[in-house]
Amino acid sequence: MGKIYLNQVGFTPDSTKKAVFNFEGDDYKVVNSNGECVYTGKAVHFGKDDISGEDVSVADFSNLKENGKYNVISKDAKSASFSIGENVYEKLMKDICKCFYYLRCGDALTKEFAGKYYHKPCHMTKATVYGEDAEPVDVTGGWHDAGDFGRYSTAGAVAVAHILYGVRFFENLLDVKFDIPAVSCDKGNLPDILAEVKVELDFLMKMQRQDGAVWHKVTTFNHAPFVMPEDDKEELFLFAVSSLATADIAAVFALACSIYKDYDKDYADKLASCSKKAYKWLKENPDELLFYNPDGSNTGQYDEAEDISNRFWAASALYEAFGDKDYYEDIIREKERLEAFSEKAKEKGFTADAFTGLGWAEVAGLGALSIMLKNEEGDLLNEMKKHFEAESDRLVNEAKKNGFGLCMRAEDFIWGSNMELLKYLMVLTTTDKKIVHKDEYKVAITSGLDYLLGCNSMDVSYVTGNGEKAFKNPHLRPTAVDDIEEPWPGLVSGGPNTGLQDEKARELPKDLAPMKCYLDDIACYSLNEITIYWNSPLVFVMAGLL
Ligand code: G3I
Ligand code: 9MR
Ligand code: ZN
Repeated sequence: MGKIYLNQVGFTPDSTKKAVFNFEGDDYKVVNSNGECVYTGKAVHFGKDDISGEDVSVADFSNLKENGKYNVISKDAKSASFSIGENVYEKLMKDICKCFYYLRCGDALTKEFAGKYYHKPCHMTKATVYGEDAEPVDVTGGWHDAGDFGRYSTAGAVAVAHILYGVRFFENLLDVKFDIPAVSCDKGNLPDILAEVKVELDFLMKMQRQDGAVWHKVTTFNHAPFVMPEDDKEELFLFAVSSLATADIAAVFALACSIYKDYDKDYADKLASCSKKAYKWLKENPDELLFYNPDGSNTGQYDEAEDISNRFWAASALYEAFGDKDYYEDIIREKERLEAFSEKAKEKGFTADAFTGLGWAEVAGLGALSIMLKNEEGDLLNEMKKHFEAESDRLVNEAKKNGFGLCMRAEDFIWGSNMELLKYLMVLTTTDKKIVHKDEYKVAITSGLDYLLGCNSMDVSYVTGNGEKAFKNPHLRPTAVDDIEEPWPGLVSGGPNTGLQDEKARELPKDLAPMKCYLDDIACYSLNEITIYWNSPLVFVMAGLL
């Protein structure tokens, strides 16, 4: 039977609205919840594309603007339901923010705020410094990274950065209330989003060694079995320091300082001094110190090929926050090193633009965001804007190659493909809102969101609790064992991955189109895990959209 795919959460009244049919275009109608027809149209044949492998037609019903709940019907196919309304994304926004609360580690959840997703205090023991004869360290707190219970400095810093750049660019994030315990500050209470982010910042401060360097991660030696967090009692280890983690932490503390200073002077001063201490260590240790797991350990490695993008981000963030000329000189030097590195990478076939990289490994784009926030006229600012514009134009062009309007290529469907998409949407959002507005950027952003929320060949919304056919079985330890029917809402799935890098995923047929390399199965960590840094870019994108 034919399928009709669309954004299962819905649309704001004035936005573009479309459904994608995987059968020959035909007459269709939109019906309301009473079954009455409110709109009719004819779908337009688009054809086949590389990423879905389907021959699709597209129905554009942007002219339907009336509030309500609807379905699209054509031939014998009926879409999932969707809403139109000014506030359609309100629940989604609250849910994606509250996820960080549910992922808190330590003695942090209360029954009042966590409800049935409450768990007892976890990972409260001091951590052993791996391979060293040192005193164990208290690194309690922060957020669990993902479906596992590890806490990783670079991943945490990048997740915080997505959110805090969101706060800097789009102040509406400060108004989102998502029902977490209040945290007092000089001015009363912190806005919820800053209260939640402070949990991770406090933890990241504990990950900093006396000399300024930052431990790459704290985890057990191997991943825990499927147990509740409080039942994971294995010894915790602090693994080696890395220049990657040290640079990312220097950067994110500087960024945080410029936000928290409006609420709590002492806390901002502490962030500033930790940031500068990390930066000083970096300057005194100019050689890259990358990270690899010790033999036999299988928790997340978060390995990166270079630390130049991290040093570039750090210099840019410290320059933006503290203004010293030395940081500016460092930016220029790291920029030139990164350009040279990218030239070499090109020879090996890597085409990604380093200066728009917003992931856990490629972070130079975060530096570019700091340079844009500094907004100091000159070549550096212009160059960064040009990178974002060029990348946005490339994405718009890509989106024209498939009926979904999705700005992704086949090679983007890797582990965490939904983050590949969300990073692209962050670039488009930044360009559209902060550099130059173009309708086609906006359309690419909404099409990307449509894809994430159900307008895809799997007919699934990749955000739990949001959409009639939202995925329900994330690779997430508490969900696997807590006997609660549904996972908490607002979790973003990693999404389709042509690499099929876990045992269960390998049972899928080998010749699937990229968009179909997905299974909503709890065992599929390479297709269906969740992480803090898959939620955080969506927070940025939604803040830009609302
Ligand atoms: O960079 C290459 C690219 O050049 C190549 O074309 C492409 C094709 O395979 O692969 C790219 O590398 C991928 C890399 O991520 C960078 O994106 C690898 O294939 C892919 O296996 C790797 O996946 C990472 C995964 O850990 C395994 O290392 C995910 O991004 C990362 O999100 C995930 O992180 C895990 C933590 O280790 C542990 N906690 C859960 C978390 C989420 O699953
Ligand atoms: O659950 C782990 C997940 O969080 C990680 O992303 C993944 C890759 O590091 O590993 C998962 O743990 C698996 C382990 O690596 C191998 N044995 C099975 C575990 C999952 O059931
Ligand atoms: Zn924990």
